[in-house]
Amino acid sequence: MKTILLIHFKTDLNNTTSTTITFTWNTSDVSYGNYTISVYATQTSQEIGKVGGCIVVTLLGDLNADSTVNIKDLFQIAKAFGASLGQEKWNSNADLNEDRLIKISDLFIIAKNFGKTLEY
Ligand SMILES: [Ca+2]
Ligand SMILES: [Ca+2]
Repeated sequence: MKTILLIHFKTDLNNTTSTTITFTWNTSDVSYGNYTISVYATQTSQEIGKVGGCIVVTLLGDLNADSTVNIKDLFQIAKAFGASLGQEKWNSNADLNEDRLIKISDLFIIAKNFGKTLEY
């Protein structure tokens, strides 16, 4: 892991409620690689929750994050093709132009990068 990105917020939630927090991370100036994101939720001085995850910054079109754009990525977009946000076959990684629909314009982006491979 290259970098740890920390998100910390205060909330009035208790242990029977939940919330969804959305944030945007502009990766245009970020080097390729794996990043850890941690989120801490605190209530006054008491910590009530901590979650985290891994984000991979990779080539546009590398849907499975294996550092190359190839047939495996086409297979993933094919499985999600035609889906919109919220539908069962929706895959947010396949929505490359972020219009909440998996369609031909997303496939064009993969085609443009097809065969590219990252070398760390
Ligand atoms: Ca890939
Ligand atoms: Ca799309």
